[in-house]
Amino acid sequence: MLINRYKNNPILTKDDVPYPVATLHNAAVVKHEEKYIMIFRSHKLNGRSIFGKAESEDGFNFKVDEKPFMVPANEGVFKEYEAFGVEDPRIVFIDGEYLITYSAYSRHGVRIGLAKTKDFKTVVRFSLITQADNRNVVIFPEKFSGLYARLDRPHSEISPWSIWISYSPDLKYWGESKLIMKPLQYHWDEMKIGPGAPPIKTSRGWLSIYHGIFLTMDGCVYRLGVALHDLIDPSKVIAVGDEWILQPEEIYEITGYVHNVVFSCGAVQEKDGSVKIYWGGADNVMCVGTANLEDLVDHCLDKPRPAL
Ligand code: BMA
Repeated sequence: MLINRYKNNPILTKDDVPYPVATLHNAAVVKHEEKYIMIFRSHKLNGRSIFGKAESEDGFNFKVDEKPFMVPANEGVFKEYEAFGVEDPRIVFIDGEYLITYSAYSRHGVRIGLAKTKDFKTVVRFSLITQADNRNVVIFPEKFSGLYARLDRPHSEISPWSIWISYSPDLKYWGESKLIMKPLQYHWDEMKIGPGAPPIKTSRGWLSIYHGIFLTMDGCVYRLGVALHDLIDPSKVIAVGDEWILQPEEIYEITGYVHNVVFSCGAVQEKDGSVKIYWGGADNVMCVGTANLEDLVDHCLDKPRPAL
């Protein structure tokens, strides 16, 4: 088994939140000043999402803050585009600050907002960095030839729900976009794929944990897979592991708010070569598991499926 589920999963649920919410799921996690900081998504009781924050010493036992971390904006251009809520945050540390990318929902569709923080006490919205219909933006924690790089998942009917790469000199203006990975027909990720956790640097390439979806007679099944990108040119996908690394198996992944979902927005690389992978179970609770990073890289290389 590639991922060892933590024995006390789920690690957080709505019952751990001191304000009224219906779920606690799809969280980003980073290590900041020796603490694990989790920014999670919760449905409010009106069905629209906000972000809460939790902290941990060990990456397994988290305590939730008294108040939400970020709620839909009430002014400026963000107000218009976040009116239906903010969802699925991803966080990277680069150039001395944390960049938080998130899905901004409104009557105009879903697009991506970018906010910044240095200390997780204050957060400043920076820019809306995609049009609709785009989701799941993860920024690489390093620049390439002076440019920021991101993976994202625009959608079109001709080429549905695939992974693209784009570059930016300033985090605001993005271009040089290229499709780099597609769903594979009659495979566990045949319906949709999208970036999950921000890419992790290894000696053999950038490891990207992505989600893939298969449509069954009983609805969609969300699973996690891994792909390896070239260290110098991340638009080159070296290999994509043929088999998933995680699927809904525990009761809180099989049933919840949306059944049969494991969905990752964050992973923390540890000094001992392991990685803590965090995922939402059934759009309802948060879970964690540990894996060996080199095993995940081998999984991509040993038995790859075509990227395109
Ligand atoms: C996706 C997103 C995720 C969610 C998943 C399963 O489209 O909405 O936030 O976890 O569906 O419902």
